[in-house]
Amino acid sequence: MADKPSPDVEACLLSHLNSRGEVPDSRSYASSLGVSHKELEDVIKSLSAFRIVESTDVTKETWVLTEEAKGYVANGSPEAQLVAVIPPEGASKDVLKEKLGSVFDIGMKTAAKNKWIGFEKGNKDLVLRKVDNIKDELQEQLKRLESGESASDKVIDDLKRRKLIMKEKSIWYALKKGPQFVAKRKKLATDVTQEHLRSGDWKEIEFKDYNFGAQGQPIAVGYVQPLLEVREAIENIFLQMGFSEMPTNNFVESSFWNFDALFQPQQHPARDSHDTFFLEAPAATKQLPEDYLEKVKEVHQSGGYGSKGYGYDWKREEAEKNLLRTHTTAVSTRMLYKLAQEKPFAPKRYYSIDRVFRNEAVDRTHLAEFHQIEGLICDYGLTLGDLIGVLEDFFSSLGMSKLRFKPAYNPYTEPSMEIFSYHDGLKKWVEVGNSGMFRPEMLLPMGLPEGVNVIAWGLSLERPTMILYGIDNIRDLFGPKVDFNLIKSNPLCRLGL
Ligand code: FB9
Repeated sequence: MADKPSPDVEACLLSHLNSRGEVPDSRSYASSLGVSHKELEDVIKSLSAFRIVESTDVTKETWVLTEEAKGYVANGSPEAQLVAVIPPEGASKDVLKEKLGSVFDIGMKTAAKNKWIGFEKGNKDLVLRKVDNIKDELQEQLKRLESGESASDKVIDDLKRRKLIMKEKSIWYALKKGPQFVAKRKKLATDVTQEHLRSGDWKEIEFKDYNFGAQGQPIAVGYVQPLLEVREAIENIFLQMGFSEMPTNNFVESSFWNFDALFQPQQHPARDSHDTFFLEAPAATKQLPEDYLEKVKEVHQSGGYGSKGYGYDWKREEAEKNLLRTHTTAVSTRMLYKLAQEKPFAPKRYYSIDRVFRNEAVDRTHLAEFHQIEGLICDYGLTLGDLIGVLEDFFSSLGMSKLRFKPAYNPYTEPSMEIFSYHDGLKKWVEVGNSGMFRPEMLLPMGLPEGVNVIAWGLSLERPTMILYGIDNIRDLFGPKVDFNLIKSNPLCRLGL
């Protein structure tokens, strides 16, 4: 018989409430409508949302039968099933086990306990019936429970112990008219359609309110890598401070620009393969500016410009070795040399933010490469005070206002300072960079005029990004194991904290 169309549950419920005022038990009401409680639940939820009906949750914990127990209701308790198959002359255990299968053991135990069965003297294998008819108490109890009747605690505990019943929380609703109750809910139109216009019923139909709070469709878009977001923010700080970017599109550099031009002696520990990635091919650079190279050689070997130099035998082939740049200061060297060739001298502010490579032990905050941020100002008469001043400006734009400076050493700057900032979130002083005034042994061989000084500083991009995004392992931020969800779920970086 064609299944009868499911009733318009909403209309039924509203007219029922309209006439009776309440539905005390949604379960029995659903079965009276011949619909599932779930179907009625959805209607209740929608009507409650518009406060057309008011529903109160009624929860009740009921004992429900396990699958095993349902088996006993259907086929009788194990002990009852056993007795039922024992012929008057008795039967062997194997035969009975054969017949009863999984319920044999429990059947035997309980039937024996109930003295429904017995054995012949000396023949423990022949099972005999001791009673003609039995009352299958267990089956009764389970049936009563199944029909929702209550049972004594003793029975409940016994059935629970035999894992035949389990507690089930069932929720249903008591319904009554809500403050916005209507006997028939007007279908709110969501669009003015041609049909409305043709039929003219647009005049009286009611339109659904716009839900301006509705979430838009999540749009699958690309995400900016946090490192690039912080890079952009820091780039904007430099640009606002009148700096222009240095071209850093060459990871491969010669030892000359990466070290020698910075007056870093050829036997400096950073110049061996423990710290630096040297190239096998091309192992050496072919183009170095000859006259400038002679001046660099001179200042390393015997000084000049008021410096006594290092006094060692400077080797051209050492300077020609190609490597992966260890700092973007190598680019600063090239730019300052180029600037020195431009006559008359013009002051300049430069910045760079790009990858540098160091053969360092990899740990939670260090990879063999990171992004160095560097800023430099080249002008007449610049002092350490000017450096401290520009560092205050720069780091205050990064949200780091309280700075402290600790004397440090770099082969290419004198004086040099490590920069520390008090981080309110971490409640401690954090080392936020390094800085200094490039040495005359570096600047004058380039041809920069006497009196022109260069103040510079550097920091990493990874450290601020990790702190700003609360990332404690650099692998979540950079490299093959980047945690995309972290990137997706991270709010936009708000520098200046
Ligand atoms: O970035 C660093 N720390 C840092 C920076 C910002 C920051 O922001 C937070 C939001 C609040 C937090 C921390 N450092 C420099 C300091 C340390 O992390 C240090 O242990 C690691 N340093 C790197 C080098 O490691 C071998 C960071 C990297 C660094 C160090 C020095 C320079 C550049 C990068 C430089 C320079 C320089 C000096 C003089 C002239 C020209 C360039």
